[in-house]
Amino acid sequence: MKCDTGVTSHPRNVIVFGETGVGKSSLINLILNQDVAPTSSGAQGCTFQSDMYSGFVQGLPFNFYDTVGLGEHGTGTVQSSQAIANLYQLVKRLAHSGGVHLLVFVIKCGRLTETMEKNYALFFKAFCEEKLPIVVVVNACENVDPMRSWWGENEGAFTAAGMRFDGQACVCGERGRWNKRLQCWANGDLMEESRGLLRKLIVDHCAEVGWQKPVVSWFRSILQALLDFFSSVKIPRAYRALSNRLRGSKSFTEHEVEKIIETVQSSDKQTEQSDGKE
Ligand SMILES: Nc1nc2c(ncn2[C@@H]2O[C@H](COP(=O)(O)OP(=O)(O)OP(=O)(O)O)[C@@H](O)[C@H]2O)c(=O)[nH]1
Ligand SMILES: [Mg+2]
Repeated sequence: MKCDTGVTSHPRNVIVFGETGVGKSSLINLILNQDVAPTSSGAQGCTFQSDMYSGFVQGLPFNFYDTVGLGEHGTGTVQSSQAIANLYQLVKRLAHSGGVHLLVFVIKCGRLTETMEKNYALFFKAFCEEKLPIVVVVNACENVDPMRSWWGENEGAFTAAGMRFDGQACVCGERGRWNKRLQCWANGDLMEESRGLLRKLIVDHCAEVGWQKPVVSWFRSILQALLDFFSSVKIPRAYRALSNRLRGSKSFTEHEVEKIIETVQSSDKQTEQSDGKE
């Protein structure tokens, strides 16, 4: 599913997702060859929290949505209300800008975990209903020689878990230590190679036309999946009934329900205002 150069100049929307700390922001910086996305070794992200970074790849405009997925310890009620609010904002943002063209799932080289399977299900199956290309980027492969051999040795485990990908790249997103004697960064060459692999992967696999659903039904269907992870509550018939349903569930405190509704309402107001300006 190749991007067709020259068909349209609208940016392609790429969702980059994966657990906190796997290197999503480092890889976006590497692709764009600029330090635009802040990286950190300690911060705890929240599900669906996303920042957008724009730039050109092989002459084509892209928007990269740097989006945190579920974490090993991040499925508690403290994070869930914010996750829903974040989700609502992300869906609205995407629906107003041409939908999604590609999913990029970032993992760190290591064993296949249940959290990876959940994130794959949440973003690929629930968020995009398997209607989009998805690629996997295996990061932190600096100690694997050659880097690409990691996928050859581990692909079977992903296939056995029902996870399929349209493409993959094994990369390194960290420059490592400065080598005084050679006057270069330890992973400098690997990073250059990785930049090329990532750029090709994205351009080769992004869809020509973005995929999306109407905001409300899109939000509701993802919310259903998200709530399934946090508890077994069922989605309300209309999202405006969300507050009652959340109150009735045992997963959210009164304060969290208020926070979700406030965010949904203020998000609605912002959209109305920006729609009014257009
Ligand atoms: N060893 C190694 N470390 C890496 C690599 N890529 C990124 N890191 C480091 O991993 C840490 C987390 O990287 P980020 O890019 O901030 O990860 P993230 O997925 O954006 O994290 P959140 O924004 O918190 O979700 C940073 O200290 C990076 O320097 C890599 O290829 N190898
Ligand atoms: Mg980040």
